Amino acid sequence: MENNFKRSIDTAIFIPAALILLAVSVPILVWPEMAGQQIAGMYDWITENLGLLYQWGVIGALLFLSWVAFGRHGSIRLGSDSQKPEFGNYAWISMLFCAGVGAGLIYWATIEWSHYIEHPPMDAVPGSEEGRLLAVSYGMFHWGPLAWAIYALPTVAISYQYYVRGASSLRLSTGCHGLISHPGRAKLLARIIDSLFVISLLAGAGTSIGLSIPMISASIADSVGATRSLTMDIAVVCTCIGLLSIAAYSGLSKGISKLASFNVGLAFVFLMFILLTGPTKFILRQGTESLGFMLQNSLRMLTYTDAVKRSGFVENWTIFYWAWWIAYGPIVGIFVTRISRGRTLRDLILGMAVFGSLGAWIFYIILGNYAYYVDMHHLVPVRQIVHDASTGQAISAVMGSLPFGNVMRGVFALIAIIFIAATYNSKAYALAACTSVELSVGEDPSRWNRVFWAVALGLLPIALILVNGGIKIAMSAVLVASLPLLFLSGMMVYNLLKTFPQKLPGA
Ligand code: NM2
Repeated sequence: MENNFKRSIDTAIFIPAALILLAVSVPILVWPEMAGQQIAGMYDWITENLGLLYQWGVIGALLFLSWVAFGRHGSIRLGSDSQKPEFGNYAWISMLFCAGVGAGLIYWATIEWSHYIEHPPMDAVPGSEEGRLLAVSYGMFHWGPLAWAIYALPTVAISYQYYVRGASSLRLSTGCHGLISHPGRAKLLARIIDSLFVISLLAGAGTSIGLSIPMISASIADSVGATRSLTMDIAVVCTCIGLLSIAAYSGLSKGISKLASFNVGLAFVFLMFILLTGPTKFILRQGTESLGFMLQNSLRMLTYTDAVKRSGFVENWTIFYWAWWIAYGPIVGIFVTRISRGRTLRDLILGMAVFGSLGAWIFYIILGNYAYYVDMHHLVPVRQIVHDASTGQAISAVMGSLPFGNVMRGVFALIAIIFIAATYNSKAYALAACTSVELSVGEDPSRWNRVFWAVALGLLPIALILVNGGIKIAMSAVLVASLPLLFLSGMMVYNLLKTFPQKLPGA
């Protein structure tokens, strides 16, 4: 049964994973400065010397996935040919969206433009038409189909090996199933790959939560007229962890899918409120313009290396973003594999690229353009608050400018908390899946294993909050952790090419 520890837990992965969690959190708490310096040095080295590799990696993923999605392999079904999708479309899209994005989306959607507008990329003149459009559309590029392609790659690799080629466990190394055939070496390599997954998860999740907790606390504090405090930050983390532990305990269809569907529904109502009570026409106009501008310039943005000016934009933003998506890739891959039985590879790729991007763009269009509007009309000095105080406070001020401002700040904080709980849910699930001995199709990791990870994941955010500059450490760690995964993605593509059937049944 559930609590049969020996049968359900793979201690050879469970213990190293728990140790990695401690090994990452403790030094950050004890030697924050040294940890910060070391990791910042690595960040600079990697972006300077290997930045191009990330850019070409994304281009490669795009080409490969287009070939799969639009070619004959796209119709390969995950499971038997007659298998019906396990989850309905709304629940499936909500879960994949919540697995892939979290509170980081509402954070950056509201504020990313403000970081670009005074120093636009591509040498555009600040205040010019080009500068404005670059500022409001670059974020949409960072969350668009190219970014989702980074998620789709490990998802296709893992789900194909799991459902079609009969891999018996659901882990990151499942994506390399069959590639490493020597039993002894295969085991060791698989263990290394699965540990990489834990590290990337911690760095990615640490960044998301480290960014969003101050934003949530500032919104709560402002809405009740209090000052933000450390206790409040920790209380927010504990609320998120409590919520997600309940969902993790209740399982996939009862807890996780309901939380995700509720989250998407609530966020949508909130966005509609802003659109309808805010400057509707402006939001729609600038939203349309930025969408068109971004689509038209995607190739330019994708290949922008800033070869002459070397302003740092590409390294600080685009490459950082790609690394962040790569770091999240395994978690999303494992989780989306689990919820996608009965879907085809084409469904997976297009579902992520289309619905993932559309969802993220709606946030950017409504939140970003609303914030831009209130700044431009001197209703809220958004950019100034970002400079003089903090981004979290600027976001809270934007929400406070809505009708029923203080209530909306509270609602906004609630949405962000549910967003965090919903994303962390898929992480706890993926960690539990990874540390289970075997997981046959349709089976879930044991209940206490899921709850253990839900609670354990709270440790790192608390460490990051307690340490000054913790978020910088997490952001740099994302990049460092993503590097081996970049190479691993190459291995997964190679494995897919090797194991895709030469002839498809019925072809
Ligand atoms: N990504 C999508 O908090 C979040 O939104 C997590 C961030 C990787 C940029 C996902």
